[in-house]
Amino acid sequence: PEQAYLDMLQHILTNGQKKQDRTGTGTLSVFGYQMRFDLSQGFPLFTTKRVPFRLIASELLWFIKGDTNIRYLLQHNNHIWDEWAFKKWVESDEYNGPDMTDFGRRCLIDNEFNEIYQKELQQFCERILTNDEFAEKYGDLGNVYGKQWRNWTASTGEELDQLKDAIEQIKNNPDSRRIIVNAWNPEDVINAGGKGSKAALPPCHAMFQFYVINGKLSCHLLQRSGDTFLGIPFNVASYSLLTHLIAHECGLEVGDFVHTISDAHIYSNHLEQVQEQLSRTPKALPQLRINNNKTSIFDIEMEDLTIEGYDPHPTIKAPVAV
Ligand code: THF
Repeated sequence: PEQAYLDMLQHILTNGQKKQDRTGTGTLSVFGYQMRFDLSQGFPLFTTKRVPFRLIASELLWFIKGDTNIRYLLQHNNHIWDEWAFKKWVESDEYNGPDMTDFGRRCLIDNEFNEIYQKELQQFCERILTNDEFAEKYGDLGNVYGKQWRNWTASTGEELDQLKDAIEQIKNNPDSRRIIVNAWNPEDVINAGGKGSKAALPPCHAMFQFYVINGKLSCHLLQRSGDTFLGIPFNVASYSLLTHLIAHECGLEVGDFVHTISDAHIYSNHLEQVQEQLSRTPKALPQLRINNNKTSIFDIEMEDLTIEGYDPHPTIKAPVAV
């Protein structure tokens, strides 16, 4: 199953077009790509580089809780969303530290700046963890995944719990072709990331749908944009974990995770890392274990999840584009 991912990387290297992007990094990009992972063949936590399961699981539990504040992530030593909250802070009127304009790009090319930036970012995280008022104001990413999955605000003011509804549908109406959770809220996406916007970033994994056949639960994710080296291994493991958790609650086996990516790209500063990864031979995939004493996905905590038999090739570091 991991081969499907490696094939995609190779496909982008061979067929990708040079394309500029929002972050100014530059990418190789293709439009429209689909992968399929049979979850009964092992848990798709890739082995050709180490993929940090604890970060993926704590991020997913954060979405499932409906939380949008990075404080929960920091409490779990998870720093994958720091930059997006930090951006809001340094662009606010209250910030009066060193100039952080364009920090994502500058920290990669200017060592001196990078030191100042790392210090500033660390202080920011410290403050989110220890200062409730500050955390409430600057730790929140706005109307991102957790909000849209669990408390989508309808035009009537009513709050919709799409995730809970989807699980109810899987249990009571499994043949339905409408078991969908949609994170793409056009109203919140307008000017996302800009000043006074409702969301720090428009959702990349925009919509997902479930399908039940022969007692097996499958999931299809539609992703508008995919950072194939850094983000996609996270997204594949995350939605596979979600599918397992829901199957566990509903008494179903796991079927396929199908992943469709619209703009599938490799950032120009990830090319060497991709070559390194492609030179490696995949190993056997690990197994996921979920605590059998819990059923509802809304009760699952980090200690209820374990990965067994994971023996990956070493980590490959790469800078994240903000
Ligand atoms: N922006 C970009 N440019 N790429 C993304 O993958 C991405 N995300 C989320 C939001 N914006 C994005 C954030 N998810 C890492 C992984 C996932 C992220 C962000 C960062 C990352 O750096 N992973 C490292 C390990 C990090 C660590 O150990 O702290 C890795 O090697 O995998 C996609 O949803």
